[in-house]
Amino acid sequence: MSSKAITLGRHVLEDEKQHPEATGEFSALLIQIGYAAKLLSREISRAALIGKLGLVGEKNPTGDSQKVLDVYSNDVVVDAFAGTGLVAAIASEEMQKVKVVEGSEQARYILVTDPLDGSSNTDINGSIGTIFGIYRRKNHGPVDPISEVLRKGAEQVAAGYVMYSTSTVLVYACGHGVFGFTLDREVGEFLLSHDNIRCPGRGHYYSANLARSVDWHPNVRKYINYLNENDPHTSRPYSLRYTGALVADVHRSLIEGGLYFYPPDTGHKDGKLRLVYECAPLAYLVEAAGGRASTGMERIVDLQPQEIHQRVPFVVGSALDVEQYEAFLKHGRPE
Ligand code: AFP
Repeated sequence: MSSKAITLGRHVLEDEKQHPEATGEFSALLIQIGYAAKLLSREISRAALIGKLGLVGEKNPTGDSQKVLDVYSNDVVVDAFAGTGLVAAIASEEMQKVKVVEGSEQARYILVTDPLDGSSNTDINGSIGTIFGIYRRKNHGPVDPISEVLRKGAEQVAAGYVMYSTSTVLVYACGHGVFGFTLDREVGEFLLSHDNIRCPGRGHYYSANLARSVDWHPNVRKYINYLNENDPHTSRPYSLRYTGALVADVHRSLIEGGLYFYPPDTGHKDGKLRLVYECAPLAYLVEAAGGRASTGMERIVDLQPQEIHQRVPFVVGSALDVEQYEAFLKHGRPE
């Protein structure tokens, strides 16, 4: 490895120089997310050896069974910010209420997070992830957990994810580009591996849980039939890839093109995915890379959340593919 490799820390600090008004807190916040990701990467990779697999026996606030790693990951992210004065509050999939960080009334940022996305994959050595979004506070002083956290995704100042797979990759967007860093375990640093990521305009993969398609809107089923047809001019049939971890499927769509979608079904009348800490951060990031994200009808980052654990239908990925999904949903045909 060259000594010229760019670490996550160096990258955010160089970026900070472009903003003379910066206090350094935002850079410190991103570096702290990188630190939490390193801890999680280490513990996830040896979870089977240290008794961290399996269920806790509880349900999380949105009714999913909690895994040992879910609870551990939430603790790691919360602890990474305790006492730092960097974030005033944290909203997480694993916590019923917004956590106001003690002694951080003057902090300038709010963190939203799904600390462990795709937890059904933990016990089978599958890909999993961490999702995060960052908002700048409008005021200082005591936090109002509703007005300061329930914000439109478009107001985020940065968002990203960490994917724990064959390697650990941290991808973030902060207003002027999307950058990916791969963890070099021996050096203990995230190193820039994907500079200025752009999402291809169209792909030839789709990710969705087809087992639920009987319940989907008939126009979404028409879209699936369309994707499965043979037409080399439009790269059809698309190939199906579904990991059960949103982060992993979005990462593929971001790098290679294509789309992920989770429409409403009988068990999930509003869709399964959570707006505040799953869809909004990923939508912000994919749009920053030139992709597109919506409910099928409305742009995700324009939605005003009504509550922390709100669910929404979600489609995300290459701009032309997502547009085509939206056209099918509306008219039952490609455009
Ligand atoms: P968890 O984070 O609770 O494990 O949920 C995973 C997830 O929200 C998302 O990462 C997957 O794409 C989706 O659910 C999988 O849902 P199905 O099992 O219904 O396909």
